[in-house]
Amino acid sequence: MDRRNVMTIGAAAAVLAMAGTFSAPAIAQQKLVLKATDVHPLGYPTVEAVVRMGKKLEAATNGRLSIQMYPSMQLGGEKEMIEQAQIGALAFARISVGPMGPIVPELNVFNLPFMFRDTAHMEKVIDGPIGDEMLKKLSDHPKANLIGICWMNAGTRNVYNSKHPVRTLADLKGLKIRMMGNPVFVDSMNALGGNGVAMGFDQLINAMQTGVVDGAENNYPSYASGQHYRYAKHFSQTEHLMIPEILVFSKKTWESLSAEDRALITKLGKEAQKEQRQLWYDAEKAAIKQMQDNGVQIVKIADKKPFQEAVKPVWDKYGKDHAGLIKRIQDVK
Ligand code: BDP
Repeated sequence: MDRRNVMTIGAAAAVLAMAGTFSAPAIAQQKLVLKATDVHPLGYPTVEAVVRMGKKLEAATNGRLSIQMYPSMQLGGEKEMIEQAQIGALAFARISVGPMGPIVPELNVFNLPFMFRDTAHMEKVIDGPIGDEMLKKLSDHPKANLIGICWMNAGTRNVYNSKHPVRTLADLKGLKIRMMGNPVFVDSMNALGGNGVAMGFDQLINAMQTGVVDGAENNYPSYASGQHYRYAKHFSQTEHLMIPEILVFSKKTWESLSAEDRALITKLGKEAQKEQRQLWYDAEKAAIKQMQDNGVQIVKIADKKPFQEAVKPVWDKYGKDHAGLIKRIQDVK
């Protein structure tokens, strides 16, 4: 080996050493701001849980990773949020399972009316093996292009309208009720005797104001924080749906992350699931108070049996391919 070659090898080694010392950590240090969005405003439990998650992420990575939250439908309604996450225009979207049903069929089981016996049952399902399995089903789905990070509570959904109190199925007759964009919900409302109208959450206030719909259905915090009582003050505890929510992550962005960063986000997601739950209970209480302060009549449904009977055809139509999963959910005690 002549001297020139030795020098060349030496120089190459020096370059490699420099690359090892400076360039690789420089790449690792590159800051990444992960965009997140939610239909709800700052302070709402789902939003707050993700904001807190962002602070933890920032602390754990010395500021390398952070979350920037765009609340209050700043990036559009849920449909737009899902589409943006799918193409990687944003990283996190906190969405209801509602609009995911048509994409991942198994998830539609959570969208069946009166699926869960009560909150404890729903929580046990999402916290347990079925919950993990459903997140995996979403993450593995070839067309969803999303990673399921964690679940969040969203209480029960209840019908509200501007016309009159709903106490029985007969009271729903002729009422135009906005439902989330998924045929299972329109079919459910129609089975209950009302007229289900599918539209985005972002169009709801306008639709109530102009009388395109007489009302909608949602949980207490959504109704109160959106001040829906200004347009529909008859609120009935139909509790016909109990749909958990999911924090999803863009698969495109996920694939660009290191295994460590993925593991960190997964871990913080599990913590967010727990934290959001307490925030949720507090928000439900505050929402009921806000409703009472604003003169909302919260109507109790004395007999829910007829409501449960009425949606049987919806179960036959949407549940028939998932009998095994439905049975496993029902067997969770
Ligand atoms: C709220 C959910 C939100 C949905 C909204 C709706 O938190 O994700 O977009 O209902 O009715 O409860 O569309």
